[in-house]
Amino acid sequence: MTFPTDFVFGAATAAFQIEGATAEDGRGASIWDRFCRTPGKVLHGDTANIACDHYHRLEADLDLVRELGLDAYRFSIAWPRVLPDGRTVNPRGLDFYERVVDGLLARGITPMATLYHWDLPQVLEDAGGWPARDTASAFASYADVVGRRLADRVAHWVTVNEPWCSAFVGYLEGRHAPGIRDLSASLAAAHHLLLGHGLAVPALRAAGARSIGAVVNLSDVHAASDRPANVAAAARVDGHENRWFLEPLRNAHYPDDMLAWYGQRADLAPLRSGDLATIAVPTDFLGINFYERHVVAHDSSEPIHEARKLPVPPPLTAGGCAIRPDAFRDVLVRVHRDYGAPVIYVTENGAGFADYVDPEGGVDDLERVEYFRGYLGAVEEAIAAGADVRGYFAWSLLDNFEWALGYSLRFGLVFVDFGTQRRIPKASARFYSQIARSRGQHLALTAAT
Ligand code: IFM
Repeated sequence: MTFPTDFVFGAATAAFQIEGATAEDGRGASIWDRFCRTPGKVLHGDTANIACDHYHRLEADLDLVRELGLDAYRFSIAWPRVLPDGRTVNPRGLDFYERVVDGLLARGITPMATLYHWDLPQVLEDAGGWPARDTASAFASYADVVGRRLADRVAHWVTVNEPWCSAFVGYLEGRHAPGIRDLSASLAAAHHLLLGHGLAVPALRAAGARSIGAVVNLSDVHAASDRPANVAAAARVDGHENRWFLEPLRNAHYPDDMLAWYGQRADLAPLRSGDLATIAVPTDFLGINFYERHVVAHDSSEPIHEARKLPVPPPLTAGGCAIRPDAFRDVLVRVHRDYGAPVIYVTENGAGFADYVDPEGGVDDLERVEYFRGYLGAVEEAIAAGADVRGYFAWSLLDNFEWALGYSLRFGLVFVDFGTQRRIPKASARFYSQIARSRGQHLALTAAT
């Protein structure tokens, strides 16, 4: 088993999950700062005020990426650091990200920068948030500001990360910031996130960006049985989680079945069809984040989609996700087959476990080693089946703030002791590092023995 010589092995993080320093150097508040302060929203009342203290430990953390021998590092830029009041540029915010980019380049690591990984400035939420059309143009202005400063050095740009989560977990389920539960608002939010992407792409191009894409989180969805009601329920979950984003981005339309379904339950007026050409602007790659496989049954008591996700059998991650590399391969092949054979980067994939430091001082996360072995094998199979996958970013470089789950679930290649901020590379870091250095040869050798 080998990967192409130019295949990119990287690791990913996001600003709010690692940086801390939430009130330093002119940073404004984001919706997640507010959400963390709202009682009952985040497990144990955890906040990201310190998180991995990455803002102060930048150089040492970039050294870790180099020591792992990775080709690339995906990070996100905090909008409220750059435009704290939504309009005025904060030079110290831009300076920080310039240090990130220059620090990567000095170490021979390719930067992939994400503009939006969920930390909307609170002032923009107060003005209507993503359900408001103006937020899409505010996002394009932000892309222009960041692009003019960094486009000459950032190899790959991601506009929005997982718009499904921002729109539907944030504005429909209310489990994420800003904690709203409203179908119409969530559909407007999804549309404006996509529109923001469509407007940001030309702004970045005008600033000189060469490689730009959106990142979607996709799931592998199956019906619980051949019963037509179950098949239809699974199609709705697939429509909601996958096609609602893939179709507009790749084919300039929303799926008809879902438009009809939502049209009976929500106000679709903000979804102006004239925006679809903007949303489907040509891009250079599609970023895919993969974590979940669902088996779905019809259940008329379930709100909105009348669909219930059945409990999945083991093996599972500690976050309850099925460990099914074949599902990952199938999603990559599906996107290749059904959505115009895009260049694909796997911009996130990984597993949350409750890791601990053993008495010898190491972190022996063998479940995660097996996870990466299986999922990298799936990427290799997808490439063999024709999918144009150019790179893979493990989620995540560091254990970090896992949103509403606080610090209860660890995804890092590198263990973080949140009391001391000590970093301990886990067994999975050594494994992944060997894969990156050997272009997958190590994967084959160890799999065969
Ligand atoms: O931690 C998150 C990340 O911010 C977005 N994708 C999924 C990860 C794991 O839940």
